[in-house]
Amino acid sequence: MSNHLFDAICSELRPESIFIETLSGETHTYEDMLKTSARLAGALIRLGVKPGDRIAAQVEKSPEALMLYLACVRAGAVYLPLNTAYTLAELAYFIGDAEPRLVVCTPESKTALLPVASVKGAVVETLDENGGGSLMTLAGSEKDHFDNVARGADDLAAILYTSGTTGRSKGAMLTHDNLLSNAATLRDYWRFTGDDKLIHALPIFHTHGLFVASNVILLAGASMVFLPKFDADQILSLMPRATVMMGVPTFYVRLVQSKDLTPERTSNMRLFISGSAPLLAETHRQFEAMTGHRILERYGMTETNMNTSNPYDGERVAGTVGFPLPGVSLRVTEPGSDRPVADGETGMIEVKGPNVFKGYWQMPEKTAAEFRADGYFITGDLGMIDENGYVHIVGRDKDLVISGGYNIYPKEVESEIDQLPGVFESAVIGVPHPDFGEGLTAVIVRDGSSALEEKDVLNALQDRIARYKQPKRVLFVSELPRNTMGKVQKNVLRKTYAGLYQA
Ligand code: MCA
Ligand code: AMP
Repeated sequence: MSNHLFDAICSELRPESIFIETLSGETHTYEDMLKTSARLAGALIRLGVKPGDRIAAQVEKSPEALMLYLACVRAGAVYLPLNTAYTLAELAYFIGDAEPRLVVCTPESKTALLPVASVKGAVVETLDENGGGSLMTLAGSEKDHFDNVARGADDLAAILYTSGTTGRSKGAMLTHDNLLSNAATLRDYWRFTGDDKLIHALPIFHTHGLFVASNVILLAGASMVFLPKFDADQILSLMPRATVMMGVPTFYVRLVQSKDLTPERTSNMRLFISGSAPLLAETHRQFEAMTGHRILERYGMTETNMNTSNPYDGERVAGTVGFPLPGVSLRVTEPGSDRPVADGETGMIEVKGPNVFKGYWQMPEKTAAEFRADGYFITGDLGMIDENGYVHIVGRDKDLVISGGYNIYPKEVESEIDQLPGVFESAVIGVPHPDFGEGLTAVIVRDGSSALEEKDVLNALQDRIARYKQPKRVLFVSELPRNTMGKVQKNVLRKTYAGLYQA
């Protein structure tokens, strides 16, 4: 039966080719991928998964974890990957909102997750980082052939949660064609072939590591080396036998600190791609000076997949995100209206195309509010198109901090801080950070005579929000700067603390 995304993956497939290698030297061919994902899909059906059911997974990075995503696609289910850093409190929200049929977690977190999952009637199975766990045991007794469940272009393949400016996370619904059309475009734009080997050091629970990296590799019939996390030395040692790397800017900031980053070391590499956050023009230049390679920067969002990219052959311009991808329409409008700005002026970036998501899970009003009547999605990013057609991202209209490629909505952190005894009010901002791009910083006004200190706030946040959302510094002030309307002036705070993390 026809399964829009998986059929396309199978069309380029050479069974004997290597799909994934791990650092321990373990290899998984495309034939292994077909068999393991078939067995897992069989196990899902046996667990009662029906087309359209959500399957939430908070698991460590492993080849089997990626096979689980593919098994969901084949079984007609909707994959819901969750950051491994999320706390139990955060998971409770996602499970409550998405109501998955099945939650897959690590063996260590099962006991804590069971009560949270059972409230919504979800089954809990485990998957460990070595490809073991109860789900793999179930899969072991399934056949290595599976009749894919029929799914069309517009059926959901995944839901990825993105935090909201009002604090409540929204589930972005991505269809089979959102994922397929974007990955096929990127494969062609970036010239991926079956001969490519990607260094994959990103997590596989967000768009970048899951869809941009893995789907492009699958559609090209290429291979990748899975690293559990970023490690500059491991990446440098892989470069002589790899061809491409995708990373967030922090990867490049860290790599240029190594004296082993040389033209010889990178001579087998054909492409370095950066995205998820702005790459400093200085890092771009430094990388080129050390290797001769010009990093190719691209721009995307969870809701839209990839929107723009610098060219493969043409000039890759530092500080820009290149051109709209084929099939993607991009315009820059006057804030609050759908009127395009004059050439070269700054405004709101809006996009439209097969890459753009179907809407937020069970939030029709929020979905409607973020689309124009003519179908353009309002990104919340401020940009400008220069005289050569290159898109520049010049800021954000949304109150968002991007730290090491992870998005953090200050409102969510402020809400947690404001509940702490001794806090009168707080403002959370991002200021330049040499490693993470932006360093999350909390500015707090104490309540009355409270003696609250930085360490008290950090301790209190430990179990409430994921580690990467916890402020790198907590500062205390007697009052927050406000404008005449009473709104906190975060721009003033950002200016005041601009040098906080600079050496
Ligand atoms: C780790 N920590 C962080 C971050 N990562 N804090 C703030 N921001 C972060 N991103 C914490 C750790 O828990 C640790 O705390 C301390 O900071 C230092 O950790 P370190 O070992 O240096 O970190 P790491 O494990 O090396 O991770 C840094 C990283 C990683 C490699 C930049 O965060 C990463 O892989 N980021 C990629 C995120 C990503 O894939 N984004 C794509 C989203 P402690 O010492 O106290 O324990 S998709 C997207 O944005 C769109 C669609 C797009 O366009 O791609
Ligand atoms: P997320 O929705 O978590 O995937 O994050 C998407 C956001 O990351 C976008 O709306 C941008 O603000 C930002 N982003 C992604 N790629 C880039 C880039 N190359 N330059 C600047 N910002 C980027």
